[in-house]
Amino acid sequence: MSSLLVSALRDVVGAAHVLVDADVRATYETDWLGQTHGTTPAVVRPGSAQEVAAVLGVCAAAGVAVVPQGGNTGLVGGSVPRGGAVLLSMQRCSSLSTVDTLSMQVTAGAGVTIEHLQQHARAAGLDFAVDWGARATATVGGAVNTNAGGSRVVRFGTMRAQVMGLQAVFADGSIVTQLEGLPKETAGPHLPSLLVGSEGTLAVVTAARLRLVPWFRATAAALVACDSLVDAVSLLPQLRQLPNLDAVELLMPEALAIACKFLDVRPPVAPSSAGAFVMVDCAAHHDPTDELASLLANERGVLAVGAQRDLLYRIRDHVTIAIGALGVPLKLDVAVPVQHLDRLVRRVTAAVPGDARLVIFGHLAEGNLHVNVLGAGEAAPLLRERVLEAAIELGGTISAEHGIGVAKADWLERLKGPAAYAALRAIKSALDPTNLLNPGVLYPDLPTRHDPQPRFT
Ligand code: 2HG
Ligand code: ZN
Repeated sequence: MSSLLVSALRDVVGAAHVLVDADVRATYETDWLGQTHGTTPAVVRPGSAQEVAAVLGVCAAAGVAVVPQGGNTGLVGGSVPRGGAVLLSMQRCSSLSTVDTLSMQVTAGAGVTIEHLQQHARAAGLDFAVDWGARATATVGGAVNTNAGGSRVVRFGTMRAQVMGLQAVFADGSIVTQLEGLPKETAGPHLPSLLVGSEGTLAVVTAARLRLVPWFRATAAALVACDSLVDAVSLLPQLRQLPNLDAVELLMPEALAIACKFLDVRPPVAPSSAGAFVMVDCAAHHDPTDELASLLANERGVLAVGAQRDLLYRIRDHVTIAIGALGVPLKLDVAVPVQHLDRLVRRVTAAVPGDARLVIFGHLAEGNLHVNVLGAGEAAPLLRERVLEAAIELGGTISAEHGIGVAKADWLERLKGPAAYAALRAIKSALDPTNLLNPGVLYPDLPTRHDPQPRFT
């Protein structure tokens, strides 16, 4: 990287926050599971929206693209730098406002981790609803950009439903601050909603005004052993009757076995004893154990409260890491209307080569499957094609909560159809005409005027 560019970036954020050392850069250049690798000439760590705006100005003038990154727990390569782009690490934008108990909202910087946000909300007697295994590292900015989901979507919706407002910096350096958090506002289209799920391609999100929910301290969970996936799906109508239903997760036997083995714990139910497992969780202000127990009275499985429930969550939260410990899997995050889940799994299973290992888990209530295949080898591209094709043909999506990133960018037009894709591309071109922000993500056919190598010499 040219010394002129480095010194211009240092002038903006301070020398300590422009990291050029190869060892330090390396941790930002590969995602946490080692799926995507890239290179960046420099990691820049801005501490405010104004600094982000100034960094974008410097990079635009130098002809260098910018890739924003939060906790680097992405699963589709969307925040891994490509082709010499500057890596904009948002971790220093980590301020947290006092919890507003009147509106049940809080303002969080993009770099605040989900776990820290949850702890902050709980200290005020409230909670942040979006939750998943990578909570200790994943950040608010990443969650906004991917419209993250996780295990509590059945009750509280995805990230989009939590975002009351955003602060963001557009490619031209203009800063939009809409952090008032008005629950009712119909003054034209809602810019924050447009940015949720835009994967850093439309603007750099620097802060979010977020909805909080009651903190339900009384919990009870169950691991239900079903004969088949069809039986698991058919449990849903009765589970939805539970007034305090908080999560309905799916663990296929292989996922349960792998996570238990990784954690070195005895599976709560023998994985081989069922065709599919449903993990149900209830959370309330009063003990929900009896209502859960009576609803599941005729089912096989275990009821888990206290430490046993914690163990169920530990197992569920470790599936990704446990698979990662066995190799780098082909990973696809698809969703279909729940009634088609079984058809999807049959098509996926038929496409997996005999010597590969298929691990499926996910979020049952949303028909969201995490398809992980270890050892797919040369069959991986065809398998990927088959799985994504099946999801679309069954009326579903190729990304339920991980995003499109670079991993599925060549599929976005096919998923959306030409008219919707053209509209989205037009919005991108209007807001970021030179494709400065995260080129290659979502719109692979959009040229970037920013060279892989800086022109600032
Ligand atoms: C989860 O639900 C995450 O735990 C990760 O979305 C999914 O590893 C995966 O495929
Ligand atoms: Zn998930």
